[in-house]
Amino acid sequence: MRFIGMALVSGAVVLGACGGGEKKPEAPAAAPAAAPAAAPAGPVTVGTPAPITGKTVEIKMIGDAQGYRFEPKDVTINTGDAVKFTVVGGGPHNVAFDPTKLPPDVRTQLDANYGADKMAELSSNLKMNPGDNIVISFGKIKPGTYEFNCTPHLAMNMRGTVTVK
Ligand SMILES: [Cu+2]
Repeated sequence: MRFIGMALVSGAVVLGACGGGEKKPEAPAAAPAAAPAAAPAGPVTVGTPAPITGKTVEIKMIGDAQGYRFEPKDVTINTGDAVKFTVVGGGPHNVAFDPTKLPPDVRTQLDANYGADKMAELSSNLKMNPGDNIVISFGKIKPGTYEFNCTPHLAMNMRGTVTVK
């Protein structure tokens, strides 16, 4: 066993020595290193955004002396409606759903419905200034109650629910 190990090591040294004098052998070495970095995105199924076909309800994102909160924190809408989350103060805020708490089909569709306004799966970009907003379509989202939170203020219990009936 030790001989095999030694053989591999010396082989690597020889290869390294061969490539050391030229720049070309370095390029192929970089490609395999990039592949694993993209791997975590694999399990996420990419859906097609579903447009808003109904009304849009607004939820305010507030941070003040009374604490950090969504107001109202719980809303009930229909499939095809949308929720507009607007910063009032205390930003940055965002709107995030825990992917592991959603049925697989809702997870895929809702993530797609974020459009480009997200920094991760089911997690919107941060919104800093009063008036900044995030509009999320609930097109093609089946009935259910879905919990969301604000990532920066999750520890302060800034959460809410959207119930689709
Ligand atoms: Cu917040």
